[in-house]
Amino acid sequence: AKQLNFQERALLTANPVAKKLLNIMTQKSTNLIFSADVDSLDTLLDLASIVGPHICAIKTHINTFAVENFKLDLIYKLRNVADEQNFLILEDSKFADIGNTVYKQYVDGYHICEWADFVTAHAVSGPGVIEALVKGSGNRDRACLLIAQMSSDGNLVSEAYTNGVLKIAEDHSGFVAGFICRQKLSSKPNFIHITPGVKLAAGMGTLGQQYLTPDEVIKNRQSDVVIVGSGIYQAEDPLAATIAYKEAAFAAYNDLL
Ligand code: UP6
Repeated sequence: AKQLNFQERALLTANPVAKKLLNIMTQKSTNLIFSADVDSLDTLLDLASIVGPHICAIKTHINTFAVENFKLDLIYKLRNVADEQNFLILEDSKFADIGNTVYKQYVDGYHICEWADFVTAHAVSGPGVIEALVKGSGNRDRACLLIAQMSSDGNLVSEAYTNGVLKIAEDHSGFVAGFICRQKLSSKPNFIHITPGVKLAAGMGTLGQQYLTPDEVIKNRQSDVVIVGSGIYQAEDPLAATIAYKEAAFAAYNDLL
């Protein structure tokens, strides 16, 4: 069956970040997000400059950097690289608390609302988490991805829970750009499906992580975007690995059109 392409879907989405992401994927021919789970912001910046031309977004975990030599100004340098090289910043905060706490985590803590285009959130506490992110975003172009499914072995997400997340997303479709998921969940063209737990060789990773191939994720499960972390930053040649993942994921997307 013929699917709408990213460019056509960009016209059907009201969220500015979803629109930007769909347009970047079209312009740069990449549906790859690099999960930069490295030890320092310096290393992250170096890698971002190298792989930047081949990714549509970089994913960060800002609270994983050791506080002893942490400098938040480096994340603003990443912001500049992202703007220069035309990719977005996804902060994988996985917010899960009540609205008031999430507001402080988003606005105060690491000033995430200032530098991240979009963030991830669990919907387990209900729609208040989205309302907090909307309030914290002010008039900036921002969005969130709701975690509808997880890649880790033994996770507690049920089908009923996933359906509940979809319902919350539909009720807040102005701010929810899509889902972190294992497969396509919604036929609404505005929602972008984004899948972590991806490696060129499928199988079990460390500490319960489960990997699928880009082909399986995009072609068979009809997700839109793959997130790759260790497959890139642990590779002998991260640039070559980035290009390999980009080409595999984009070829799979093209096969569906
Ligand atoms: N992530 C998952 N699975 C999920 C949600 N998020 O792996 O269900 C995140 C992890 C990590 C990245 O927190 O940052 O995606 C995957 O990295 P990897 O490719 O090195 O396994």
